[in-house]
Amino acid sequence: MPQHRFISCPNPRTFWWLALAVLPALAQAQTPAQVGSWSSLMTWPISATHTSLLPDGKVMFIGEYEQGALPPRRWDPSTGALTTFPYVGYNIFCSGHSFLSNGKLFYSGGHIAVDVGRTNTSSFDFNTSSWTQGPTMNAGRWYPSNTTLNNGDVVIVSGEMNGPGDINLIPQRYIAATNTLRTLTSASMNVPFYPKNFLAPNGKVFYAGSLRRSMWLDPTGNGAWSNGPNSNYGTRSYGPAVYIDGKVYLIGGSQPPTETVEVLDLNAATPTWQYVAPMSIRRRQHNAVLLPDATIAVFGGSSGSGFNDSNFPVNYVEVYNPATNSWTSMASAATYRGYHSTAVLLPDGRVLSAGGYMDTTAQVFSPPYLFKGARPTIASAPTTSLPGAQFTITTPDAANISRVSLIALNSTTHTFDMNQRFLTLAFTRGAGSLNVTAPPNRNVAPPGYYQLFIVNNAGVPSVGKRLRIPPP
Ligand SMILES: [Cu+2]
Repeated sequence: MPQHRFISCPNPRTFWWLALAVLPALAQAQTPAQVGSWSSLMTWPISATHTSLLPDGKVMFIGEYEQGALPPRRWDPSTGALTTFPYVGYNIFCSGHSFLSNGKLFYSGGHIAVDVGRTNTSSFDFNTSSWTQGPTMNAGRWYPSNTTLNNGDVVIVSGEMNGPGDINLIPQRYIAATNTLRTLTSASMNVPFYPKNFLAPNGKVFYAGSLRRSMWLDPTGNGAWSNGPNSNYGTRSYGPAVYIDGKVYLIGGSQPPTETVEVLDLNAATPTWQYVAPMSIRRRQHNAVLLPDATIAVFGGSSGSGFNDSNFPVNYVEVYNPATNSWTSMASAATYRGYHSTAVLLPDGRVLSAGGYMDTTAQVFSPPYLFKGARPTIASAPTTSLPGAQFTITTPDAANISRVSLIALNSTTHTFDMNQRFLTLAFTRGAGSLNVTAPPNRNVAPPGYYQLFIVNNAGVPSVGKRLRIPPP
């Protein structure tokens, strides 16, 4: 009977409608213009566990554990060439690092054993590929954070001395001009390792986690801490924090992990943490990278409950747009990126995602904006600008430019980029040029090297151009 056949078999008309509705959507969602695309997987000699974009556009990375006592590697994103830098002379794994105003990369601490830190400091000069030993710290630091201040000095906070939980309580300020340290003797505080610290618009250092409580460190004189607001979720171990235009975002982390995201506006009269749209999935041990179009791209991590739970890898990228408070899921990486993985923005707008525990591979993500038509070009731009100054970018694409972005050079490890900063620059359009206003002061833009991007109406960025904010 025809009716009986109709019930026992799929209705061909329904099936056809489903196919019409679903298949084109699926096919569309797979295009690089929607989800980006990944390069093939590269295998490197060491894990990219401490990874920095140098002012010359090359990537410097240092490996985990005993690899920290091997020469750092240099990767050229434009040619793929892999070479070695000189060895600093001690195991620099588990150090903190941020850039000085002259482009040297300042490292604090290092690895004697797990939870046992070194007292060394060093600076790496990308111009000469050479190291300079810095002053010896008050005690060892394993997992300290460096934060570059408004005059180009660096404040060093936390790190373990001689065992688990044995925190170096006293922050120290590296005085760049004299290559010496000042110990902030009145700022003793038990701050868990690799604190998520940011130079705030008021010139103080804002501690955003991983503890629930946030705090302020005044790095002048002998130093002083004051209380900030509690976050909503609570402790967020091994989750990134990022800085966009004076707003700090906390993204996932904790154990078991959370998908929640919070934001705090450092410019508010009374800053408080507010939930924003959560990620599509819980993540811990992931990385977050600020893209030229003012979005936040999240890479890797685990949704499982273990410390570095590779049984529950989250390999797809997802991107947060603060303007729309929404997340978009994108293409999946070839492999798990968890504990000891890193990610950095490259000058060409791609993102290097690399390393991990016992993982020496690397892969490069091309965001969707690289598949959305011709890129705007910067014909000329200054190489330096004082804070608050006006400068001119010449570009044949001026009429279609909707954004000018200034992004600090990434220097990242253990889910936290100590040198990251995204700044939206105000501008007006001229004929074939943009008149741009530099960041107002060095609290907003600490001195050093940045990448300058212009972005068109389709969200497509130029290639980044180096711009330096000089020290006072
Ligand atoms: Cu580690």
